[in-house]
Parts: sequence; structure tokens; C-alpha cells
Amino acid sequence: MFQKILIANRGEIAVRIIRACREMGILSVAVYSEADREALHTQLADEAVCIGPAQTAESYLNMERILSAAIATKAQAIHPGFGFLSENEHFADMCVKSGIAFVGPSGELIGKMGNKSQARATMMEAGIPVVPGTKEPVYEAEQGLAIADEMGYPVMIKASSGGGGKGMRIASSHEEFENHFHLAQQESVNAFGDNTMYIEKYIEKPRHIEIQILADKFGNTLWLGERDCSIQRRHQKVMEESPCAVIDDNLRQRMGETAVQAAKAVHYENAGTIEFLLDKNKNFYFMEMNTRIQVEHPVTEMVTGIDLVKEQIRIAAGESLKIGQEEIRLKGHAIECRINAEDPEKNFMPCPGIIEDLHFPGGNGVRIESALYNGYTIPPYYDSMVAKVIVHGEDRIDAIRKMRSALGEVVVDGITTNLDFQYDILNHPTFLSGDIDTHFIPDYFEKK
Ligand code: MV4
Repeated sequence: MFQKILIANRGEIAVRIIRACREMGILSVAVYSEADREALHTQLADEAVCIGPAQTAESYLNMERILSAAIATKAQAIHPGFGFLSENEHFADMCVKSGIAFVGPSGELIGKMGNKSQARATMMEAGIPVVPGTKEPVYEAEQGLAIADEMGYPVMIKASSGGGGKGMRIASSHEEFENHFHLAQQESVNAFGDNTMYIEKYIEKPRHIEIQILADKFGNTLWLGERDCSIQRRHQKVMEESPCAVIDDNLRQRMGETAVQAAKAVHYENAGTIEFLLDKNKNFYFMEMNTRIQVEHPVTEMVTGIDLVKEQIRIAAGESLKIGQEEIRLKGHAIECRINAEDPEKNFMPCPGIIEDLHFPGGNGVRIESALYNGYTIPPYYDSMVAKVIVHGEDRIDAIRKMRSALGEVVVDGITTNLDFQYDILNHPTFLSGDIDTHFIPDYFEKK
């Protein structure tokens, strides 16, 4: 097992990983930018190395500086968390070439799954149900138009290097296809320097359902239930829950086994997530595979009792999984609400500032993941998510009541947050009915 791990991240996920290391008796090294000198992760780690100024290109995205810090502190492994370099295949390769373990899959696998069009083709060959659409990449609008005419409208035009909705457009007719294709392709060239596109049949009002996977280096691969992540605003998840209100045991088993089959098809290692679209007729389709620990991983931890970050570290250290699929029990219902320093009254504009008074809830089945403390100044340079409130209840209504109570206790004076927005979702009749899909927020919370 590793004696020392460097965490190449900041905020609540860095704190989360530092805590897991401490519980495992592993020393932790934090890297921080000049703007994070007073940050909680910098203070909690056993060692802390300043890697540069606030700008991410000079700090949290700077591979050389992070690797230098790992070598200088003699860390045996680097945990990338999520975002930043967590799905950067070159960084994963650089770690391994430097004799430092990367807590995640290989660079090659990250690259394969990061190419969404290639991932689709791989899954098609493995017999995984994917959204009907192209197998080969599309580069020219005319080529795409012929395919879309053949498929029938509406279609979804997507960027192969995309994800999270970037470089994605819906085309509802032959007439609007070419314009939308060019817009999506240009967005992809600007954002990723890649003009590779692909086309899928548009799935009307789907749910975004993802299955958590854990795989060791010996081919043992587990699925750990699903997360319904349909409550999204502009492709940013707002709230996630497990289990999904409309998935029964039979469908859950089929999706879980399909996810394991997909992971095995690419010889997946470490924690990963298979994203599916679930349509109104309960058909599910592979959409993409995420090769990192995700923001919403605590939802799965609460219903399975498995610490995913610790399992990631054990797998990276070459240990085999200690549990088999038959020992996985999904218990109760978990919900996560992301607390962002943003103002819903001002189109969710980020609102950094100084924390003047802070109170987080507690109680049975209430978990907080955060890097906030009283008097902390939230820097303006990074993501606006400042805390996650996760609850675990006996069933969905118990979890909802528990979340309402927990959010009602939260005090974060000095900044504006989306707490009231979260509260409104938890009290919305459609949400309470469980009949939610990816259009829930646009349909009910966005001014027409
Ligand atoms: C789709 C889709 C419907 N049909 N693809 C969103 C980002 C990326 N994960 C892929 N996403 C989607 N792909 C087809 N063929 C619906 C989504 C989707 C979504 C789309 C618009 C607005 C919000 C959304 C939230 C989750 C998924």
C-alpha cells in the first residue's frame, strides 16, 4: 500500500480524499495555488506544496508542476479527483512514466472513453445497447444530413470530444440540420480543437441514469446501483438520487449487468461510471463512460456502505476487490443537493465572498462534504460548488423530508447560494411524484 498520496485537486473533493487517506494511515500531500493558501485542503493535508498562481493553467491544470510536487515530496501515487486533470490521458501517462501511480484507469483507457464516438463504436461491438445513430465519425454537414434524413428527425448532433452538452445541438428537421451541424462543430473546434462529430436519434425527455462501476486489476468488476441525475440545469447536475424512482429490480439488474459488460469490454480498472439514457418506455441506451470519481459518488456510498475513494486507492495499489457482486446490498434512499455560491435571482451568477457565519446540519443519515469554514474567503477563480448535502433515508419520502430538514438548518452567511432553489425543487409536486426527467428544470423553473 502507498505511504503517501498527492491530491491533485482542491475544494471539497480534495478534503474528501485527504480524509480517506488519513483513515487508511496514508500521508497526504496537498497542492495549492496562491489563492488557496488559506483553503481547508491546504491546511488538512500532512504536507502542502504551492504550485503557482490562481490561474488553473499555472496551477491545478499544470501537469509539470503537479508532478514535480509529487516527486519532491516522494508521493507514490496521485489522486486526481474530478475535473482538472482527472480525465487527461497525457497526465495519467506522465504519472506512470514518472513511476507514480495514477489513481484511476490507464491513460489509454481515458483516451478511448474520452472519444465519445469511438466509445460508442466500442460499445456497439460489445453488444451494449447504444442510442441509435452513427458508428463512424461524421466530419461534413452534407454527410450528416444524408444520415439524419435516413434516421428521421429529431436527431442529436454531438461532438466526439464533447461531453456535458458541449458541442451538442438538436436538429428537428432537414431544413435546420446543416446550420445546427456547423454550430455544434464550430463549438467543438473552439472548445476542443476537434471537428469530429457524430449523430444520434434524439431520445425525447430521457432520464439521465448512471451506474457506478468498481473494477480491480484482476478483472473483478462490480456494479453498485444507479444514480438518477436528471435534475440538471444547463448540463450542470443540481441534485442526484439513488435509487431511481421508476427502475424496478429487474431493470436495475439488467442495467447493472450491462454496465459490467461495458466495463469488461474495455478492460476497465478503478472506479468508473456508465451513463445511460432511459426513455419513457424504460429502454436504456449507453451514452458515455466517465473514467473518474464523480461529484455525486456519496449517493452510492450511502446506499451501498462502500467507500469508493478508499476502494479506488486500494485498486490503484494493486489489491483485489474484497467483495463479490452477491454481497452488494442497496439499502434505503439517498439524495445529494449541490450547494453553489451563485445567485438564482441573477441567472445563477457566481457569488464568491467571505463566509461570515456557517452552520451545517447533522443527525442520523445526514452527511456534509465541504471545504468551507467560518471566515473563509471563497476565491473567484474556481467552480462555484462549495458544499454537498447528502442524506440517507429509509425510502424516498423519508430522504426528501430529511433533506428538507437538513437544508433548513444550513446557514452560510456572507454569500448567496442556491439553497432556496434546492428547497423549491424538493417541494415541487412533479419532483415529489418521482416523474422527473432531464427537462424538469427547463420545464418548471426556467422563465419562458
Ligand atoms: C442525449 C439526449 C437525448 N437524446 N442524446 C446531455 C449531455 C451529454 N451527457 C449528453 N446529453 C444528452 N444526450 C440523445 N440522443 C439528452 C441528453 C441530456 C440532456 C439534453 C439536453 C438537456 C439536458 C440534458 C440532461 C441530460 C442528458
